[in-house]
Amino acid sequence: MLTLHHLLTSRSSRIIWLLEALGTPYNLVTHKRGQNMRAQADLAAIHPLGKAPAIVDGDLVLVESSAILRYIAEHYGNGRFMPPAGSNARAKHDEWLDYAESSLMMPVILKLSSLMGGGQNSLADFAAPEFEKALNHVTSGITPGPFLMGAELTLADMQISYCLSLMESAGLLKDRPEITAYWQRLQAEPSFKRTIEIGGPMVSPYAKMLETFEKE
Ligand SMILES: N[C@@H](CCC(=O)N[C@@H](CS)C(=O)NCC(=O)O)C(=O)O
Repeated sequence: MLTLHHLLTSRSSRIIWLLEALGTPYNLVTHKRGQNMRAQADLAAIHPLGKAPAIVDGDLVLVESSAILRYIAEHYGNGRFMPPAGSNARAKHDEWLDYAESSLMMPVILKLSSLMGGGQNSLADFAAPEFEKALNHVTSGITPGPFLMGAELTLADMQISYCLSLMESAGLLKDRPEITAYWQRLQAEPSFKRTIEIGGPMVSPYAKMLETFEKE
């Protein structure tokens, strides 16, 4: 039976909602937040990112709420609560799923952080350890590689490429030889080379970005 790791007062309520709406049986493991509202070691024992939601279903350990919602709806819900695969409606639905955790969440978090001010809640304090954790996660994702999903280039590599490009441009991959080598492999792909020929460089040089921000 599927196990849901739920952190109190968190995004993982989304998953309880879907499981309840489908009537799918599941084990619920509830985790408490610690100091500064952060998750504790019990969640990191489930997945190295130490975040909720996480599900365990047989051999599969899955994080990221939108991936979990899709997985449960497909495997346990016979596609309920999603427009049919391949339809335009499904594409727009997936756009909302991704938007909620990316382009919408980013300004929401930045706004909240600005309301909270500095100190323990400052974005910089939060970002430093999270950034290292994220790079460790990417490193484990590309091991053994050569791509994120193993032998084949997938959408996941295309999606992560922009993050890699930004980090490299800012010199943030200097101490990360595995990620640097992976990024070089992606850039060596003939289809990536065509991308740059057609679309131009993925990011501006970091020094130029700084210059632009300083002028504003
Ligand atoms: N993009 C992830 C975000 C996961 C996430 O940040 N979860 C929060 C709960 S709302 C968490 O576990 N925070 C505890 C922590 O970072 O220490 C998702 O959609 O699942």
